[in-house]
Amino acid sequence: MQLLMKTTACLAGILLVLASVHSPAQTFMTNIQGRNTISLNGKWKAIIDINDAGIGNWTAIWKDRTPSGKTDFYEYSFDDGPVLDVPGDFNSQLPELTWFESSVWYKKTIDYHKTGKRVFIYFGAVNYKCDVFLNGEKLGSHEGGFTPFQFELTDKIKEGANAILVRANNQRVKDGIPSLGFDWFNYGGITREVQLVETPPAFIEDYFIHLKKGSTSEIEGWVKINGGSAGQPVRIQLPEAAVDYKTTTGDSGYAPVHFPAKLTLWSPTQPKLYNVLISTATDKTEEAIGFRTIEVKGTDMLLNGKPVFLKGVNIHDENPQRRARAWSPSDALQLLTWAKELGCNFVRLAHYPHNEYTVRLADKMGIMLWEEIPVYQGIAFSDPAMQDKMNYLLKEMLRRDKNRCATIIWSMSNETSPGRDRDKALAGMASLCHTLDPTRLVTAALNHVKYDNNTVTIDDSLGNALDVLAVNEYLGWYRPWPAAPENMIWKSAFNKPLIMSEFGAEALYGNHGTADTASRWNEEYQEQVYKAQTAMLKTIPFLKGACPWILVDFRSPVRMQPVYQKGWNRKGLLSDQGFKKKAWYIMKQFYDAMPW
Ligand code: GCB
Repeated sequence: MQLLMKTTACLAGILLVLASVHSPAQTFMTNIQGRNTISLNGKWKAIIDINDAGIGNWTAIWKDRTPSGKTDFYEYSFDDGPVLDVPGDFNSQLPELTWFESSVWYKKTIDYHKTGKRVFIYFGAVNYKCDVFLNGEKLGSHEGGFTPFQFELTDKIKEGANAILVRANNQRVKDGIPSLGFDWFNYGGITREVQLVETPPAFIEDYFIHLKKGSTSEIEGWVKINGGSAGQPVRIQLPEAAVDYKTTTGDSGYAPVHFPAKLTLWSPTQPKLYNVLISTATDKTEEAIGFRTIEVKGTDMLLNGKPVFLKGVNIHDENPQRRARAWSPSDALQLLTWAKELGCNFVRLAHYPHNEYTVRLADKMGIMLWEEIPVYQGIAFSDPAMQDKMNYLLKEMLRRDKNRCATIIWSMSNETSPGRDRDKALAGMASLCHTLDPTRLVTAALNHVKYDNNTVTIDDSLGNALDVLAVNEYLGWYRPWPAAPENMIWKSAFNKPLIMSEFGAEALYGNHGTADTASRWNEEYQEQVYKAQTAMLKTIPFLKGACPWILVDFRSPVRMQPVYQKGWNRKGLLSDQGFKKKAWYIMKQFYDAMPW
């Protein structure tokens, strides 16, 4: 009883935070894959709206009008126009859209038969801003290119034919997250799946089921019911662990969860998942959930109470052979299989939330994850509207993936410049993260460290707000070695573990030369940088993880060196066709030699 009271008090704190961020237009149903859905994936009609004029009254694409006579015509029409695949970025589908950064309109007509259920439209992600219309009426908007959102259609959808229109705009904007400049391809469009989700009037909207912080035998969390009154019974079953637990919703629709369980803990060597069934009188959902602890003690990182070294690699959410945004189970499998082959037990999903298949597959494959929101360089921290936007994106990421045990680290940002506004904003986000999710570690990739001859000191004041320090350094590529790698000394102002979150060098696969600085761009030079980096990494006592930049070459319009790059960042250990460069073997050897 005392336990339950404590859980209820803690839940009240979380609810306060959640209440301050939920946009009224949206619901936040999680585990879409475990629900009753009608797929809207497939062919959608499209209009290429170069000047982004379709929202105005003259072109008014959103009105979806039909011409009524010979002198009544519309120049912007879905009829006889291009057709695009959803999910999928638009840039990779039509040659005229390759470098496109503006609006594309999508249209899908569906035949719907009402059954008395509530109905929602769910988008896995649309990059970057989008507006959604049903039969000429606006349902809502969303900003942020990598997180899911949904709108309720119950009172708006008609019996029979319904037209869904989406304006997807990927124009880079100063006050966007990310802002104007970033080193990856700005794939636009409906990049992830679209589903209609049907639910009963009162349904299981969201839940967080996890091991209690500091315990390996108590599960706690909450279940949120949307619709219906307080006092609704909620049942949670883990058949394999012989758990059959009952709780009840309070006024807010949240039911506190707290029960003992004898579990096999999840780890990379034994990625055990339990089938978790959640049910109410009217609804049920189920999914596979794993249980593990992750914590920091001094400079140690502990997984299930035991020291762990994060043998990581960075990846972008891209299929390089298709030159397209990744979105499917097979895209996820390719990337994570490569990471495993490199000897990794950890992957940094840079620099934005990747597609959900990747996160779920990591649970199954036993790969720990770092997930990040695109607070990337150049963010205007002094803009007061920015804080809300950053918090909002952080919550969207946490909401989708909080039940994934693979995710052990939330990252708030990448390479931000120290300053009062930045510190306030990011420290605020770190504490928000801890409130919403007390079970994971918080980090941010830093690049402002002090170099003094052979000594590198980590003293960025943001370090105070982080559980784990992370540093991006490019010794041997953007910065010359000030001393022999094995003689470098790393110092830290914080008694915390460090992940070297980026290091590397560019090489075009198959381009050979010498390892000296003058020649660069070749495999021998990149290999030499990896030899030097691994020699240095071995000497850092508080280093508890490494993430070379990057697993595979990726497209980037800011990488236009005309001979070697041609629109690709060539720091991959693999070429864009998946061929291993020489540096791959150095990194693999480093990981394979580790005792874990
Ligand atoms: C970085 C960034 C990453 C870039 C990388 C590079 O520091 O975090 O997004 O792609 O360097 O290749 O320069």
